[in-house]
Amino acid sequence: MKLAIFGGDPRFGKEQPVGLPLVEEETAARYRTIMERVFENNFFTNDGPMVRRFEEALAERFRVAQVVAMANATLAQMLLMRAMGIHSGWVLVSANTFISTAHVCEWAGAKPFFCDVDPLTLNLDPGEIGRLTSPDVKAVVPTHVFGIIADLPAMAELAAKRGIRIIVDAAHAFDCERNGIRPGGFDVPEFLSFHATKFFSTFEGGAVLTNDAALAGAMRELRNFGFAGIDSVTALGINAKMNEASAAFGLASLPALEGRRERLKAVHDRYCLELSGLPGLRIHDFSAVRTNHRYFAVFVEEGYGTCRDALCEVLWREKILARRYFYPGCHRMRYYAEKTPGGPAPLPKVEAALGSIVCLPTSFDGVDDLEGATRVAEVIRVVHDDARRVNAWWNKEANPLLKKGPDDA
Ligand code: T4K
Repeated sequence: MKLAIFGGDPRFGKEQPVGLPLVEEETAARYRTIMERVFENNFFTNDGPMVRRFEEALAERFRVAQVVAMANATLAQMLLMRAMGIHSGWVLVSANTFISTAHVCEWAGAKPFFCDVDPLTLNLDPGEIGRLTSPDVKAVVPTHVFGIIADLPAMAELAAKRGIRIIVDAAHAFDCERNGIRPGGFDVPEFLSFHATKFFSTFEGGAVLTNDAALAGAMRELRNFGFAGIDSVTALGINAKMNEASAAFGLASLPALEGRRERLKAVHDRYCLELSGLPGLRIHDFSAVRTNHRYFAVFVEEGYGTCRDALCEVLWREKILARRYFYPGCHRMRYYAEKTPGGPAPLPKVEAALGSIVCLPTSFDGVDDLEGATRVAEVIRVVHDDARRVNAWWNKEANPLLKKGPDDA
């Protein structure tokens, strides 16, 4: 095949993003039916019947006592921090997470302290919990990156020694499990994201999972402006409610999830088959966990022949919108880098991973998913085989034209 950078036709007619919403025909049909009931009910938001049904369905699925549906994961984390009294001091977060995990700490009145990762899982390294010795460390917010469940038992032990609370960012981890632990299954509050790009979506949305009824009660009030009754406001709440249309889409999607996971797993397996053994290309290891397979990541390392950014640029020209999640790391995003005296502390493991990572699409628009994965893998192999010419193109034509900065993810 002739690469698009050398004048060939792009490998896809349409752009193929990593975050293409996952919607089966049956899901869309079920959604329309449920929405008819939403219109019949004339109840659109404010803890309506669909939201209640949705919360019950999730509580059963995750085997957790309390599920509180939210407008999105960002607000779920913010209100959890408020409900748990975390509004000052430091909060430990991985530098390898979506920026919201860090931002919420500041919105809550605390400061994020960026931690390095375990290079195998890309999750916050539990050993990092001891790195900041200040007594002002209030909490740690680990993220289950790409659905790989973080080592919560190790973190809980270390956090307990320091009197630090744990809140878990389970945004990626719907239906994921590791050593019998799934979101909500370890006794700390966790929050999920149901953003359009996720394995399970409610357009926008999120939820808190907890076995603590008092915490769940506080969250229900906080998501509704702090109302404790019709004329009674007892807390500084905000509007973080999930609406009925989102809950309806969640309910319509639940029956499709086993099939959805199987389809994504087949894509994962196809990528592994096509890419295994390619020199310098390491496939992120998901073997220790049950994931939902929404994310598939590879690392471009020595021996591949060209650099990660050149590969990404070639992929984009083929209409494959690969992403470098979560490059350059939260600590190097300009907002945080500029306010750190002397610049951000180097975090070698996270920087090595984010300097080489590429996330590939796991579902395709207008193309069969397995055929799509085969075509993406073919481009990656051709770039390796033709690395000398690709490098020449990258050095002379592409790289100088691309605006690069510390926060250009
Ligand atoms: N914690 C973690 C670990 C998270 O990953 C996230 C969200 C959160 C917390 C916060 O959750 P929420 O508050 O959002 O519930 C996207 C999402 O916007 C973001 O929600 C998500 N993480 C993150 C991993 O991915 P971007 O900046 O990559 O979005 P964007 O607009 O570039 O979309 C990605 C690709 O998907 C694009 O190529 C376009 C495509 N796309 C996107 C949407 C929304 C579609 O094809 N259709 C769509 O509807 O952040």
